[in-house]
Amino acid sequence: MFHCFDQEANENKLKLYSHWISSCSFRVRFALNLKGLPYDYQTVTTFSEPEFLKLNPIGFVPVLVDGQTVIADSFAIIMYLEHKYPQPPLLPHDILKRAINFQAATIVSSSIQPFQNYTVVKYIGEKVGPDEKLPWTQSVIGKGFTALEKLLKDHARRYATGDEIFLADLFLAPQLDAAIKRFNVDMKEFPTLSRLHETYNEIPAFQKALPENQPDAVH
Ligand SMILES: N[C@@H](CCC(=O)N[C@@H](CS)C(=O)NCC(=O)O)C(=O)O
Repeated sequence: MFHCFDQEANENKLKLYSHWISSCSFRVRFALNLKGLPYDYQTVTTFSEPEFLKLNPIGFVPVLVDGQTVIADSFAIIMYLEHKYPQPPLLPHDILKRAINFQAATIVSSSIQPFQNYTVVKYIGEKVGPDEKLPWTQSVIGKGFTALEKLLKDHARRYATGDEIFLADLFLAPQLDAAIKRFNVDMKEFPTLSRLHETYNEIPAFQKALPENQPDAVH
């Protein structure tokens, strides 16, 4: 079932199929806000509903609809937005910095989030035991954060790879928010990441994208 949360919904406006607590949706909300792009928020409550599967056959959020164009997967959506709306840029010119951005984003999107996704954790709870869900999640996040801390400690300044917000930040910020607020990950081994988390919390585009500030948030 979908719910549209914009009174001024119109055909030309971008539509984002999202779920408040989804970190993958959060990345895209952050990108849309940074680029100053208004969008209609479409809440997805039933991921296996046939109408939603027509948009994204794998049944995951986020999905972006731009007129007749439908794009699923946060990475693809963010790159689409970057090409269509290049300002402010989400990738640096410097090719090393660009590679570090892709590496950090991919650690989050391929080596952390898939292992802590709802379906996986539910399966662990059912097949291994409910008490194993949180330690599992903390351990996959900890492994990824260990790699990210090492990767970014020499590149980070105000943001993950310098003084501007780039792709790495878009992926890192929601992952940090979930790790700290939802999964109670011990951050003492990750001083660079902890500092970045503090910085992200000061950014209006990030605050607006936070799970608790979405129309479908459950408090
Ligand atoms: N690589 C995809 C992953 C999408 C994904 O796993 N989305 C999660 C929320 S963050 C989801 O829809 N989970 C629903 C489920 O597991 O049934 C992306 O970055 O968009």
